Amino acid sequence: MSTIASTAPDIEITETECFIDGKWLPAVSGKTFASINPATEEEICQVAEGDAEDVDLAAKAARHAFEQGPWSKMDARDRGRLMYQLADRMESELEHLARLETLDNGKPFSESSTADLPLAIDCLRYYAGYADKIHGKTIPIRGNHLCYTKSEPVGVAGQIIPWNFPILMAAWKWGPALAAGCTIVMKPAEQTPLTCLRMAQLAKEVGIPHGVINIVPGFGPTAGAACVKHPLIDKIAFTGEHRTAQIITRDSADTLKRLTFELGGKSPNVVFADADLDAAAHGAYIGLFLNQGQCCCAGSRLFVESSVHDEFLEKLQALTEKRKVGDPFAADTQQGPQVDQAQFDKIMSYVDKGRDEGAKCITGGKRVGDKGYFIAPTIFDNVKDDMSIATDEIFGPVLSVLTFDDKEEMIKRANNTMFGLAAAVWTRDLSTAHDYASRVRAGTVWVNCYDVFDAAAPFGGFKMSGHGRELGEEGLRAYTENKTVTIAL
Ligand code: TXE
Repeated sequence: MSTIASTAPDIEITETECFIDGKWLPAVSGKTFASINPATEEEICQVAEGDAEDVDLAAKAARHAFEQGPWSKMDARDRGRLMYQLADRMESELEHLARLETLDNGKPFSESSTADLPLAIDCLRYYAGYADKIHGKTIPIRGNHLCYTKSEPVGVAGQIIPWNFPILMAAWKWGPALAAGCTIVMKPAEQTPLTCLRMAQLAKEVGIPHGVINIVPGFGPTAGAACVKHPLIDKIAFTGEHRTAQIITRDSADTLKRLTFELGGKSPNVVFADADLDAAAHGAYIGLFLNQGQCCCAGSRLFVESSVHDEFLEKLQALTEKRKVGDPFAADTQQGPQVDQAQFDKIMSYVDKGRDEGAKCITGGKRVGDKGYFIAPTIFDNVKDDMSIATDEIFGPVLSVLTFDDKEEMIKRANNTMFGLAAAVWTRDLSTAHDYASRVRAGTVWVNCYDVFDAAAPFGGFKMSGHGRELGEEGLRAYTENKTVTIAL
């Protein structure tokens, strides 16, 4: 097997330190860690390895900015204007940010430039417009009183994000926090710190006041845990694995932080025999393979009605076998490498388990090339509900196909998971679609589509897939505290 040559262009990397109170600082310990290009397994650069002391400086800066800095006194509409300016700066630097994202994460440049960046910019604009529209209510209570509520910012938000959509996750977290008037201590994923650091510099250049956004790159059990435990941080917004969320829940007990979690999934994507099978095959293909399969909402349990199984699988397999895996900077690449060695090893171990447990690998199931974390798009057929490839989040390009005959039984099976992030259904029958949408236990349901996202539409999970929602008005409420004021008249 040959090496996949990466044509990564020369990309200037200017931000590699901690960003605290508007300044770029090395970690207090002086330590650094390598950010790796997953397409070549080579080091891109060294990045400051923040730890508890850096988080402490960041939390103090964020607290000061929240309580005494210009941010706390600024008119809400002017906060919104600064957010629009940040979005504009990101748009004028879109190509550079997208290249940096592709270099650090491995996702195809054709996607980072047309999906991740535009969605991140759109999210900031959506919330910029919200900054001066966060209203309370007047409430007719008993007696001669005036009672009203105010929506106040929750305070300092600790934000811990993963590596699968680095810049988009930063925007999903900054947007509502800034609109609400919070200040931020962010810990980006250790695999992909670079675009978030660049965004911080752009925020500084457009005039977002010092201390409002602070970034501490580093590792989860050190820098991440220090955010979770810090008494000056009011809230943690976390996206990542459910096991990490359990640790965060325990670690935050002493300070009783507000917590919002966006976690993993094992989302059921259901194809009925009456569906437009070409559209459904494309939806199943995108719904799983998008972003190298590294999507929390991936449709990783594909339920196909038995009567159309063979016809449907033929279409799906044909699409999958055409998928172009390779250099993420090449214009025709559809799938880049997995993010790192650990994810690569985890996915390959599930491929082995799938075979051992008796599922039939009809395509893929192997590494591509001998350098970089590339995996061939993989489909397992004849999957049974209790196989580990049907129960566990694989977080890679591995699709499990299950069949069903009876709708009632299928809905039970679809819900038979600890997760509840997303679900989809493909059918021409409106009643079937509505019935499934109302009975499936998931935070998002797509009907005859998959992976349709919008900054205005809330996203988050039932059950072990999370707490609270991101995006939309719900996403904003996660950054506000309600205050009730009662005045004797
Ligand atoms: O996640 P972690 P990992 C799932 C996916 C993947 C698995 C493991 O199945 O294979 O999780 O990925 C920080 N206190 N998802 O190990 O550890 C960490 O530094 C505070 C689904 O990368 O949850 C990083 O910034 N923070 C998911 C972030 O948490 C801690 C996206 C996520 O890392 C911490 C990513 C600690 N003790 C993975 N430990 C999704 N929902 O989209 C780690 N972190």
